[in-house]
Amino acid sequence: MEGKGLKLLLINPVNPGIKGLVCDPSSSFMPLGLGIIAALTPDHWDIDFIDESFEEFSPRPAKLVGLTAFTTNAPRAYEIAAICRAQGIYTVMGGIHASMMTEEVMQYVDTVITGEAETVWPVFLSDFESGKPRPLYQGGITPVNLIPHVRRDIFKYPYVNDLIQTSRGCPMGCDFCSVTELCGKQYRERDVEDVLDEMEELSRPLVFIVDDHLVNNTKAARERAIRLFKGMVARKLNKLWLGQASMNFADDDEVLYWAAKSGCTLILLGIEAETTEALTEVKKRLNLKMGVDSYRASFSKIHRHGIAILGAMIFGMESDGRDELLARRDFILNSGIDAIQASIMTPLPGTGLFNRRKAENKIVLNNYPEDWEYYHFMHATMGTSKLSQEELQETMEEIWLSMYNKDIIRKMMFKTLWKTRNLKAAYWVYGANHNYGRMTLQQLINDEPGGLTRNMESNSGKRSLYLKLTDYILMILYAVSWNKMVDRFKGRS
Ligand code: B12
Ligand code: SF4
Repeated sequence: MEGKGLKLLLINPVNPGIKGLVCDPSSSFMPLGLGIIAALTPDHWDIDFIDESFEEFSPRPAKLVGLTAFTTNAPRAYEIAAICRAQGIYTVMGGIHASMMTEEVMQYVDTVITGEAETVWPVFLSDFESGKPRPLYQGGITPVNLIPHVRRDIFKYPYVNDLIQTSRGCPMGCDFCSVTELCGKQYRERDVEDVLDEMEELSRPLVFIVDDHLVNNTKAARERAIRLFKGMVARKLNKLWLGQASMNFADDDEVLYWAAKSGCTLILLGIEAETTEALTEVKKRLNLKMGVDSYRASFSKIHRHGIAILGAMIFGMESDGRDELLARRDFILNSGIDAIQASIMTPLPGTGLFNRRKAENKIVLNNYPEDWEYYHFMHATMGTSKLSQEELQETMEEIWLSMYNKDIIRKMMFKTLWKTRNLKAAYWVYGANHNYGRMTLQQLINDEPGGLTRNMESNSGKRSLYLKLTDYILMILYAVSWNKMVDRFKGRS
């Protein structure tokens, strides 16, 4: 095979059933994994990239197609692979689903690459170029110094956020989560100066630091986080960023101070539930250790630094009945959480939860691979000890409607403004709740009189005085806090 002119087409397939998730550039995120694959690919390959969040896949000439997929996107990945294979194009798939359901994926593509790709992608490419690719390569865990800077020129779509990863791994192994299985127990930190160099390559004003544990629970990890945040300030990066952390984020005032100073505006906290019983069930050890009574004080501490809280909550634990679900909703609305990720408990392959519920024959949507399309956390795939799968879904729709309606999310925005005194945090929180609303309520967003508009308001046409009045406040807030900054960057790749 000649070296020059080889075409690699990288594809991020998107489940067509969750278009609510990708209806707006602000809720569509670049697949970092494919940016790493591009960075690992030698120059004699031309790289093209399709993100179905923005553009539906259409066949085009290529020597090799590389697919990534979350579980919910796997059936769509298989459709695309079939089209490519029918045209004689070789297909390779990696990412979380390929790592957890390797044997299944091997039936649909020519080569599967499991785990982290840094060490095996070059080996696969070399085998491919010499005409001897194997059907399976196991990447395992990558030494952290081998992680390259993401190749960002491939991300040609108008994403609003840049994504970056500064560490991998999570020691916690929560029952419902596949991160420990994919990234290992060991917390692996990239060199701070290397991360800062990569941050200087980011072109967008909003940054999502995707680490599962931006501040791990050891002294050394806290010190590293502070060095990173101080470096961001020293290099005048001038970004607003969202990160992910555990409840211990609030433990250290110095961490909070430097996080805020470096642009941290919104922090996703894995809160999951507000009762000891529910946390015990999902083995959320860190929250149990801190105690549910500590939540409010932690939230206030974070708010005092001008940072808003995106609370990741799970509904549909084994012990949940209707009363428990409504109590969780009420806790969220009165707790100080600013933006809400209210997910349905979903048994992801590779987790303890999946293995147990499968063995108990409790998973209702279990016709794989077709049913993977429902594994996006907004569709009940099983029931609880007190609710059937349908009852859980119905209760969640009721809860989402009562949380994400326009009245409530505006009130939440004003509360955030009051608590954080940060206009940008308030507007970001509003946007996040609006996007979550559109995702979860997408089935109610339609032209029926009883439905919702895309703007999350009732289709009846009547608007409350509150909505009319707050329109003006919202417009001013948008103009002073957000508009110029985001518009300046729209469309930049
Ligand atoms: C950032 C992120 C998001 C972003 C999406 C960014 C994007 N477009 O990819 C947002 C916030 C939108 C998101 C949403 C969701 N997410 Co998410 N997310 C993550 C997170 C925290 C980091 C992913 C990341 O960027 N990692 C960094 C890159 C470099 O790693 P990587 O993608 O794994 O790539 C490496 C390898 O996998 C491999 N690889 C990847 N792709 C390919 C392709 C080829 C060809 C090859 C060879 C190799 C390869 O090589 C890469 C380098 O080593 C992970 C947790 C984690 N630690 O992985 C969860 C995670 C991926 N999300 C998860 C879930 C469940 C979701 C949701 C479905 C639900 C939810 N409430 O979060 C939604 C739906 C998203 C959708 N589009 O369908 C699960 C997925 C589990 C599964 N089996 O599907 C994870 C693993 C977390 C968990 N709780 O278990 N998520
Ligand atoms: S939920 Fe968070 S803490 Fe638990 S295993 Fe996943 S990444 Fe780690």
